[in-house]
This record gives sequence, C-alpha cells and structure tokens, in this order.
Amino acid sequence: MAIVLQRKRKLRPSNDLNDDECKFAKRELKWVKYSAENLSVDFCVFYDKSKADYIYAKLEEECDWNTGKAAQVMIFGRWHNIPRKQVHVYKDGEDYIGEHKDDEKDLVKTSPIASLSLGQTRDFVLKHADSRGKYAKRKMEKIKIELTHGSLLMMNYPTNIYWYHSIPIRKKATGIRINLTFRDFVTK
Ligand SMILES: O=C(O)CCC(=O)C(=O)O
Repeated sequence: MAIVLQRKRKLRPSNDLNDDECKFAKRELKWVKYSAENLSVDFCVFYDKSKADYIYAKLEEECDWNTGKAAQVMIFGRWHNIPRKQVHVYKDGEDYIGEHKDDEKDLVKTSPIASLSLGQTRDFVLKHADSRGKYAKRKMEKIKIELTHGSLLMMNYPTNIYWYHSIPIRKKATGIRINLTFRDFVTK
C-alpha cells in the first residue's frame, strides 16, 4: 500500500490560471453537509468523470512511485512517512487504513483537512472516540461516506479532535484508488 508520488515536472504557480481554469475554479459545487456532535464534514463531486479520469491518468504517467526511505520526509527533525500522511495508493480493497486521528505535531488543528479521491470508490468511516471498542462510553452512530472518483471531502474542525476515521477493507473493490490529502502545517 501507500506509495509516494513525485512530479517529474514543476507545477505552475497558482495565480497563473488560464480562462478555462478560472471558470473551473469559480464554478458552483454541490456540497453535501454531514453533521453530528462535534462533527462537520463537507463533501462534493469536485471533478466530473472526464476530468477525474484525466488527472488519474496524468498521475500514473507523470509520477514516480517510491517506497521505503525514498518515501519519507524530515519535518521539524522527525521522519514522516509521506505515504501515511499525504498520498495514498490503495492497490485494491485489501489495502486499508485503520481507525485513527491525524495527529501530526505541526498540524494546524483548526484548519480543514481536504481529501481528494481518484479511482476506485471506497468507504470513509467516521467513529466518535466515545463509541469505539469494548469499553465504549456510549453508543453513537458511525458515519459512512462513499468516496467516489473525483470527489472532495473536507473534514472541518473539530471533527479530527473527537472522531476517528478509516478506510476499511472492502474485498469486492478490485480497482486502484489514489488519495491526495491536503493539510495545513505550522511553519516556523
Ligand atoms: O485515503 C483516505 O481517504 C484517507 C487517508 C487518511 O486517513 C489519512 O491520510 O489520515
């Protein structure tokens, strides 16, 4: 699972958008809101199928996929495994991420965490900390969101403080899924 991608070419600066890109950036998105106790998640189809297909193909064509040491980065003196933190490739439904909260020391806790999905649809499951495991303090409904090809999920503050998230095993999911996660880190 979990392989880093590195672009072979440089990205253009974000203020260098052509007319089509400006139109795309300004278009209306149909957001769906998920709310529960201390949970706020926004979800939308960000790229239609043809755009999502195009980006998926570009990622496959233009990126080198690394593993091991080559897939790590040093942040504030600590080695981070980029695959776990930023880019995930799930080769099929056997690849998964267990229940966790994002706990990077330098994460700006109040910033949303944005997660873009490409390829195989997978479930994203949110569970309140109080409702986990054998010694759960109380019963709370878990929340399941289908992360479809081209979709964008925004996990807003304070969701990540109170809720665990995971991508569970789905044996029937046979395709590859690429996930790009965007987080805001404190810079010194
Ligand atoms: O693949 C995903 O959508 C979730 C990734 C994730 O849980 C994480 O980066 O902490």
